Amino acid sequence: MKPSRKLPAIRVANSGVVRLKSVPDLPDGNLFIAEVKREVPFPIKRVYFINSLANPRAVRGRHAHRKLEQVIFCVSGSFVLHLDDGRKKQRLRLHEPAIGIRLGPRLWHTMSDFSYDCVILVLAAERYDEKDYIRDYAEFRRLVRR
Ligand code: T46
Repeated sequence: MKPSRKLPAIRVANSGVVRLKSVPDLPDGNLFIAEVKREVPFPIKRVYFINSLANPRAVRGRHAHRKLEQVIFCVSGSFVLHLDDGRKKQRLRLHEPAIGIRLGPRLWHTMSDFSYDCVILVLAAERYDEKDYIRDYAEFRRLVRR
């Protein structure tokens, strides 16, 4: 199957679409490329991925970051990404490996409805820092409404 080029329209603040360069090479696979300053708008200091999401009730995220910039991809399967900038909310189903969504600062994000084969890949601009997390929704609302 040829990768789709349709981009979701993003309505929440501090987000956007990042499209990877893709080199379709079937029947020998597809290649996806993320280069800093080309596809990825920040220097990458951390990469992590999440797998084994077969639990149909699994929910991840449920937080925002104070300063961190990230881009999230669904490199296998699908999941639903819920975004909330404190004013607007948006729900996106990610299922195309080449299409990433920017998770900028002060954007509450939750991931759910994972397919059994879902693998999430995240590129982050900083190393892990728990102090950068806002895990309390009431605190997040106070911060964005200031
Ligand atoms: C995010 C979404 C998209 C680390 O020690 N180092 C790391 O780099 C990460 C990402 C996590 N952890 C520890 C911290 C927690 O004790 O792993 C545990 C689970 O982390 P968290 O609850 O933040 O995982 P998710 O899947 O809810 O969120 C992750 C990222 O943490 C987060 O930054 O934006 O994916």
